Amino acid sequence: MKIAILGGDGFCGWPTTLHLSARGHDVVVVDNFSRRAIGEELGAESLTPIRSLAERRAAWEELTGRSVGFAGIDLARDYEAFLDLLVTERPDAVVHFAEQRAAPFSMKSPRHKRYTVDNNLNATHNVLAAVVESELDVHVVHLGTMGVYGYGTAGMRIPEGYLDVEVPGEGGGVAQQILYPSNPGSIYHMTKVLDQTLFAFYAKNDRLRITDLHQGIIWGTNTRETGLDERLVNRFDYDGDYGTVLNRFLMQAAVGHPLTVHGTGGQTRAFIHIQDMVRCVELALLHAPARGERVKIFNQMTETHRVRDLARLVAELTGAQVETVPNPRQESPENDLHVVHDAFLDLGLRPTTLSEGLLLEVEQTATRWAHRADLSRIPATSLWTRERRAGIPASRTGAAPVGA
Ligand code: USQ
Repeated sequence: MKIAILGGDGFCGWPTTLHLSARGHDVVVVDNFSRRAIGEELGAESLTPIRSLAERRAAWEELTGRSVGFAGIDLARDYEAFLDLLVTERPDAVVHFAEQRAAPFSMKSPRHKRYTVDNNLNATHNVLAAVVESELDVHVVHLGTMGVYGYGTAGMRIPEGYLDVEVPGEGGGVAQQILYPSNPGSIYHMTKVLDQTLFAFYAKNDRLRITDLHQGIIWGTNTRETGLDERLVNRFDYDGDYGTVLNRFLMQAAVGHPLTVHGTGGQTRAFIHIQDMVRCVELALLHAPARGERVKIFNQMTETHRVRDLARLVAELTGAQVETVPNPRQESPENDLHVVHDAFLDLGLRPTTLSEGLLLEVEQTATRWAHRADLSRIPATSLWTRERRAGIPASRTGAAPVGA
C-alpha cells in the first residue's frame, strides 16, 4: 500500500512509519514538527537523544535500502497543500496521528486549550474534507483514545465503540446501537470525542472508509525497527505534561526520584506496548471497512492496571520509593475498568505483557539515558482547576505529605 503517516515524526508516528516501511509499504511522512516546537516551549526534551527527521530518514535508507518520503505540512492550516499531496501521491490510506496528544498540556491555560481544540479539530476536518475533494477512495485510520469513554464502566465491559441499547417505542422496546456515551476528562480527550462526530458524519454522508483506534496508554519506547540503530531511536517523554504514567515511573526509578502517584493511585487505566501499537495499526490498515459502512472502532489496548499497582510493581523491580502526591487533575480517585478488546486478538495480535517487557525497558531506556534527565521537568504542574495542586512530592518540598 501507499500510506501517508500524518504526524509521522512523533512518538507513535515514527515507529509506525518504520514498521510499515519494513513491511514493504510505500510510506510518506507528513509533519509540521509541532511536537519538537512544544518541547522547546516547555523546555523539556526527550530522555532519548532523538535525531532530526532528515537524519532519521537517511539512516533508515542506509540500513534497509528503503526510502521514506516527507512533506512539511501543517494540516490544521495548509488545507491546499494537503489536498495537493493527496492528488499527487494518491495514497491508499492515511494514518492520522497529527494531533496535540497530552491531556496536561491541553489544560495548562486558555491558550493551550484553544490551541489543542483549533489544531486537533481543524487537522481532522481538513483531512476528511480533502479526501472527499480528492475523489480518491482513501482509508482514513485515526488514532483515538480510550479516554473518549471516560474510565467508569457502570458494571459492564466497555464495547468496541458501539453500545447496544433498547429505547422505549410505541409498540415496545426498540433495539439500537449507538456510539458509547462519551465522557472526556480533559480538553485533549474532548477533541477526540468531537473527532468521532466528524467521522460519523463523513462515513454517512460521503461514504468515506474510516477506522478509529481507541488506544490506551502506551508504555515502552522502541520497536524492532527503532531499536535497529541509535539514529532511529524513538522519543521518551518523562516531563509533567507529556510523560505518561508508566514511562514516568520507569524514568523516576532510574534517576532515584520517588514515584509520583497522583492522589490515591486508585485510577485504573488501559495500557498497550508500543510494539503492539504499530502491529495494531498495520492490522487496521489490512482490514478496512467497506464503502458505506459505519466507522470501524477498535479498542487498542491489551491490559488494565491501577496506578498504585504499577508503582508497586516498578518499586519491587527497582527498589524505588513510592510517594503519594496531590493530584493536579480532576478525575475519579478510584475506578474499575473492564474493556472488550477482542477484535485485534481475533486478527492475530499477540500482546507484549508488562511482566515480559518492563525490566528490559528499565535497563535499555530509562537507566541507559538517565544522565540526560532534567529533574526539574518531572513535577506535573498543569492544574485542571484552580483548587488543584501540583503533583510535587512532599519529600522534595518539605511540605506535609498528602493525607497528613
Ligand atoms: N498519573 C500519576 N502519576 C504521574 C502521571 C500520571 O498518578 O506521574 C496518573 C494520572 O493522574 C492519570 C493516569 O496516571 O490518572 C494516566 O495519566 P497519563 O498521563 O499516563 O495518561 P493520559 O493523560 O490519560 O493520556 C495518555 C496519552 C494520551 C492518550 C491516553 C490514553 O498522553 O494521548 O490518549 O493516555 S487513555 O488514558 O486511555 O485515555
